[in-house]
Amino acid sequence: MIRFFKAILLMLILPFIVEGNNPLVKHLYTADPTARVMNGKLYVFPSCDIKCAEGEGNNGFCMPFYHAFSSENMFDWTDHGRIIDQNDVQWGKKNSYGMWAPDCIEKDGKYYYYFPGMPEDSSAFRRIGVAIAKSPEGPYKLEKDYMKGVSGIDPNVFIDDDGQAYLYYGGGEKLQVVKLKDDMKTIDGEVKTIMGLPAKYKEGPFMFKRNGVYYFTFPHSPSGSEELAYAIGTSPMGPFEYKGLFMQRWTDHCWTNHHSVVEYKGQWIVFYHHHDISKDEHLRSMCADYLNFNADGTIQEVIPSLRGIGICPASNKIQVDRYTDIHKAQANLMSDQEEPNWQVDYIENGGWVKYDRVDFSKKKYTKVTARVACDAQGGVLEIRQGGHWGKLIASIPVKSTEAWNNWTEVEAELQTSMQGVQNITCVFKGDKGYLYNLDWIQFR
Ligand code: FUB
Repeated sequence: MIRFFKAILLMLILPFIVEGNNPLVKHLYTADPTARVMNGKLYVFPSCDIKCAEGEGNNGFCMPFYHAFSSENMFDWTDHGRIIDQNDVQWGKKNSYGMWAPDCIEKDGKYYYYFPGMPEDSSAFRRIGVAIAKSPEGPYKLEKDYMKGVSGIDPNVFIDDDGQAYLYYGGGEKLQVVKLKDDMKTIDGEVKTIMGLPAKYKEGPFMFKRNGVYYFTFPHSPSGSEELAYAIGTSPMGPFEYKGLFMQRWTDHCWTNHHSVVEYKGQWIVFYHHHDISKDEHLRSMCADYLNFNADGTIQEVIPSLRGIGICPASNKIQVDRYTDIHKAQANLMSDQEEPNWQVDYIENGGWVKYDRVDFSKKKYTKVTARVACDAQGGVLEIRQGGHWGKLIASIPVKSTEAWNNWTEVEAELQTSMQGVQNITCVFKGDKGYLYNLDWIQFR
C-alpha cells in the first residue's frame, strides 16, 4: 500500500518527459511559445488551449493555465507542470479562460513571468499580470494587481545590454512599447506606438538583438491567417524598417501563428504554433525549427518541418513519420490512440522517408527493429545512410500481418557500422499497390 502511494506521489512530483519532433508536445495543446535560455537550458513558456464548453472563453479560445517546458538537447522536453492557474490571479476574472500569450525573462537571478488576463474590474479586454520566481519552473508568486498604465495582449519583455528593460505588447493595427523600471513591474514613461510597421492586424511582438541590430518580429495578418514578419532598427523603441516575412501564412485554416526567436548552443531557433494534432485552430500545438540569417543580417524564410530541431538518439523509437522529406508515401495520425501518434502509410514501391540527425555515437549498434503492419503482400524495408541512394545499413523483410493496424516488430542485423550523427532514409521496396505501414524504427 505504502509503495502504491509512493508511486502516485512520484508521478505527481516527477516532471513529464516528452520527445522532440514537431509538434513538440502531444499530451497538451500548447500555443504562443516564448523560448528563453536560462541557466544553460532551453525553456519554453507557452499558453495552453483546452476545448471550450458552451459560452466559455473568447474568440473561440479557452486558455486556463500555463505550463513550463525545458530541454538541454532540444529533443527531450520536460514538462514542469502547471505554473500558474487562472483562478490564482487575484485581479483576474474567475474562470474567464483568457490566459493568452505569455513571456518570461530573467533579471538578476529572478524570473519575471508576464501574462495577459481578463480583469475582474472589466477595465479592459486584457490586463498584463506579473509573477516572480527564483527558478524558471517556479514556484511563481503572483503580484496582487495588474501592471498599471498598460492594457493589451501578448506581453514581451526585452532587456538591452545596458540593463534597460522594455515591454512590448498589443494586438490590432498598433503594437506598443514602454520602458520598465528596475522592479520589472512598473512602467517608466510614456507608452509609444512602434513606427515603421505595415498596416493591418498585428500581434505577438517579439524583440531580439543580434550583432547590434534590433529585430522586431510579429505575426501579421494583412488578410487570411497570420504570417511571421519582421522589421529592424538601431534602437529598441524604433523606428523600424520593415523587412518582410520569415514564415508564410498557414493555408489550412489555422488563423493564428505566434512565435519567439532564441539562440541556443550556437543555433538560432524559431518557436511557433500550428494546429497539427487537432486541425482545430483553437487547439494549437507548439513547434520549433532552425532559423538562419543571410550575410547581410536579413532572416531566411523558415519552412515549417515535421522533423523540427535537435538530435534523436539511435536507441529511441525513431518516429520517422516526423520526416525531413518523403516520397511516394504519406504520414497520417493513427486512429484509436490515447496520445497522438502518426504512421507512415500509403507506401509505394520506390518510396522513401528521410529523417535527419540520428545519434549513433553513444553505443555500438548491431541490429535495427521496425514496427510494421501490412494487409497486402509486404515487401522489404531498407534503411540507408544519408539519402535514398545512400549506403545500405540494413534490409528488413516485411510480411503480411493481415490488417493495416495489426502491428508487429521485425528486425535485421546492421550491414554497416554506424558512427556519429547521421541522416537516415527508410526506402520502401516491393511489388504493386501499397506495401506496408511503418510506425517507428529503433537501433539496438
Ligand atoms: O493565444 C491567444 C492569442 O492568439 C494570442 O495572445 C495571440 O497572439 C494569438 O496567438
